[in-house]
Amino acid sequence: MTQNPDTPAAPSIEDIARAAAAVLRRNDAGSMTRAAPGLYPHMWSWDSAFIAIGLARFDVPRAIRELQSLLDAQWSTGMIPHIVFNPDEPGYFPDFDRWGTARAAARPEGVQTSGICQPPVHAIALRHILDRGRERGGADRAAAEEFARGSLDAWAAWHHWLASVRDPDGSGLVEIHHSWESGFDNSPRWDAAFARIRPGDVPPFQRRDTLHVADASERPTDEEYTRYLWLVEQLKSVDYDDAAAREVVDFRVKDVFFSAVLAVASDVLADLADEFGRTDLAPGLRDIGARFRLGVRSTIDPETQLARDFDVRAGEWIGTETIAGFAPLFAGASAEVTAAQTALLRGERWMGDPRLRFPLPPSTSPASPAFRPSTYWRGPTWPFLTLLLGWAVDRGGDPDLAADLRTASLAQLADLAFGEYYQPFTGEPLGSHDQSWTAAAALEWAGELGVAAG
Ligand code: 2M8
Repeated sequence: MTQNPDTPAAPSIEDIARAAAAVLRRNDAGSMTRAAPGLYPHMWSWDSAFIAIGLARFDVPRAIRELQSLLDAQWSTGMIPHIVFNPDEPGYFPDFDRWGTARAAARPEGVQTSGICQPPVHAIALRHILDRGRERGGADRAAAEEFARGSLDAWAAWHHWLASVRDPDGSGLVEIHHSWESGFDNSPRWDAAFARIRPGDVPPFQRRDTLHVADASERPTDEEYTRYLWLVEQLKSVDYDDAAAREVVDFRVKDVFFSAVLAVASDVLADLADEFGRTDLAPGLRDIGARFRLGVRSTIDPETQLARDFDVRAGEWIGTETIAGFAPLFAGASAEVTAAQTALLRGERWMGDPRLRFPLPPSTSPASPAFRPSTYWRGPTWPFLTLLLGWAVDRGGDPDLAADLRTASLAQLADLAFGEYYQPFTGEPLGSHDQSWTAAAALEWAGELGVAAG
């Protein structure tokens, strides 16, 4: 077929990689990368791990710097906070003052952070940095090895904090105290838990997030925000003390996706510990991996084959059909569970839905009554999450599925908008454009195909 001279050629993978690297350079604030230029002008914990994966494709020292900045904000308990504020950037709400972590005993001096955490994907980023550094050799190799060796204790402390403080009864499931900890802020997974919350006094607030999207209905509602801020007030009332927080907070959920990330990231960290001769660290991390993998498995609904969250306050399972239900595929699972979940993922309720613009798993199944195609975590496709899924299934022995996810995602990202999330039926980029972790995912996929950012 000849190309119509009036139709511009679709961007090549080289073009996508070049544009993605430019996004990360533009969002670079020196030692941290803005999660997005306007909507999220600070450093977010799990975003920064994906950003580091993308940066490592063209600048290993800068990727190291990104993770080091996050570690500089680690609390003395081991917790890695979900936001590290850039004091030079106004314009995000809730800001450092509203979080009220100034009096939190465990927050490091001189660093402004929130008081909650996000999924522990960081060891996976560390693995990628090390691999890229070794491929490039020379100073990059030396720097990556030095960073990996030198930071192992800090990452291990983070995993041990989660495994002890957030799973005191040894269930193999991580308890979260805010939906912002899940990263899936307004997912229908959390609807019933939020519906039960009766917010007390929440100081007046002015949202900023809705100013940065084309259509405010894509974002969480004011009712949801009031509850988000109520939970912040509750956590603030005990100065973010770990034991007291559990007693006062209205949102207590065992998050199966978070737990799956902890399982697989602990395996990755244990391998790194072994490589660097840290026989004191590796077995404890392997135990965490095994315990949380079992925990994830224990939640599978035999009827739907999906993993579930557990609402501790209500004593109820949460079985909403969201991508978190594939937690076993993220964590690594037995051949039997993997086969059942893969069939489901490729089937009509997920990637095989003929209405999809690209065959990629949306955040909520289009077959679910909870599905909303344009609303944030209620239905859109999130490229960074597709990247994580592809990495996990490849690790689990399914390179074909990983390749299918990559091919469809690169086609999705050929619009060069680097949307925060995508409408699954139309492919329209939504939320912020030039979202850093979307650009990072593009760089990683391009790099896997041997295409460098240049
Ligand atoms: C979103 O969350 C923040 C609050 O943490 C927000 O809406 O203001 C989520 O998508 C979260 O997973 C992500 O890390 C963050 C930054 O991209 O934005």
